[in-house]
Amino acid sequence: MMLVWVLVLTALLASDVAGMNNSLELEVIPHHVDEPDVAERMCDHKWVYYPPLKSCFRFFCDKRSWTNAEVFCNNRPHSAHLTSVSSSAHNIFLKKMITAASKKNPETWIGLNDILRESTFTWIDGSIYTYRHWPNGGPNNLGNEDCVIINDRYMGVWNDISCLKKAAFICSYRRIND
Ligand SMILES: [Ca+2]
Ligand SMILES: [Ca+2]
Repeated sequence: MMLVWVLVLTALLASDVAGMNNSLELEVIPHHVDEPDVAERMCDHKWVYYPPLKSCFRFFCDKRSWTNAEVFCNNRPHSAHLTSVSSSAHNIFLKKMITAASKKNPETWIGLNDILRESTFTWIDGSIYTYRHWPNGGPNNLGNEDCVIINDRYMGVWNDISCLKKAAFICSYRRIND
């Protein structure tokens, strides 16, 4: 009789454990379709996805000249460029990304420049230059300034400064499959 009880108890325990395992598996499965995994598929690690442009962006805090920053971006995966800025919402997105990454609002290179022809601004990634966020009186080319930073004294506002100055910068690349 004792032996029967032991067998029954063992069987009950085994079914309990099996039941627990099943419920654990059920709880684990939803995590595989969770947001972080989807976001990681959108961009490389540490790059931030911006859905309206289907592009990825990353802020780099080490200071470089404008040209060195662009070459640095080119050497990233996907042949990135210094970022262009296409709209007010995009400008705000970039400004927030800088603040989140640096905890400050440092002057940060974007891809806009008038290196080839004074006062004719172009984006280094080939985007069309339509949106702009200059302050009153800008760009002023003060002492020959041909490269553009975001976050002048006023957060998010642009300024043309000497391309040889060193600043933080933002690289971006468009997702190929989109
Ligand atoms: Ca200029
Ligand atoms: Ca200026």
